[in-house]
Amino acid sequence: MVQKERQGGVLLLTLNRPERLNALTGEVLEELWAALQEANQDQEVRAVLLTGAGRAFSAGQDLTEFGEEKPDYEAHLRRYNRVVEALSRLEKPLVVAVNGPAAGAGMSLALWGDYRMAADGASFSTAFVRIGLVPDSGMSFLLPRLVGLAKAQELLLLSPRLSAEEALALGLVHRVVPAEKLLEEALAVAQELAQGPTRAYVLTRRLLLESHRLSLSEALALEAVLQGEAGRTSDHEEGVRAFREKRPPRFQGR
Ligand code: LHQ
Repeated sequence: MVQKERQGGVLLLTLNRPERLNALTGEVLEELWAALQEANQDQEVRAVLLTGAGRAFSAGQDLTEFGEEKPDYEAHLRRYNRVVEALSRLEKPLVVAVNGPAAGAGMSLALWGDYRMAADGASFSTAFVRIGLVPDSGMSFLLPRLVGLAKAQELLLLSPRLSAEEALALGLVHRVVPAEKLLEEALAVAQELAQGPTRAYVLTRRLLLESHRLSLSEALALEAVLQGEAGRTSDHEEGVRAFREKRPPRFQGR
């Protein structure tokens, strides 16, 4: 259900339930979480690329998973939250390639990419209110940070279906490419990141995510601590050496 494939230093993860528009079930979330742990543990993996199989990225929670029984969403969300925590603390940069509709928690997952690319035919809908629910999987945290409070209110209350171009204009994605080029282009970005200073990327994500809850003094203090850490990496040493020698750096992800 989550297909894993290595392409050089990139771990390509594909949500793979195309017959259900890659709708998310407890099982899919388990597999995704496990794949993210693997990515963290494997030193050879220097970037992760997440996409969907078939015509959709992900339709969010599989609305047929619970049948007629009254679901305990609070309990179910623990599975989502574990994945979201894993994405937010992933020790490798994450590229997301949105190949088709991304709705509800499917859209939330997409937004956790450090770099987000969409196919020209992709679409984004928050979807939650349409079925009487509130945003989850980190959507309430990320969306206002990405698009501002006013736009987040609109997207969450009215749940319009945004085209890829509209998502680009709002900053939900960084680039839109023709559908047939999506994987190739997203892989190229992931490969570029896979050759980069991995710790610096991950610490940069942390600074950006933390920035909103910190005062200026706290942000400065955290920058100093994390710069201290980045400054102790051999990638930093190599970066400076390469600069002095006027050659491209050969980062090792350490
Ligand atoms: C689906 C789904 C789906 C099952 C389409 N499930 N079958 C987390 C945990 C705890 C609490 C609950 O909430 C959450 C977070 C969430 O994610 S809540 C939001 C759940 N997702 C949605 O409400 C999205 C519902 N789907 C849609 O809005 C559309 O289907 C999208 C925009 C994804 C795609 O639209 P179309 O391309 O026009 O396709 P379609 O609507 O015709 O769907 C195709 C088939 O897929 C259809 O089945 P059928 O048997 O008629 O061919 C849909 O019923 C099925 N499908 N989403 N989430």
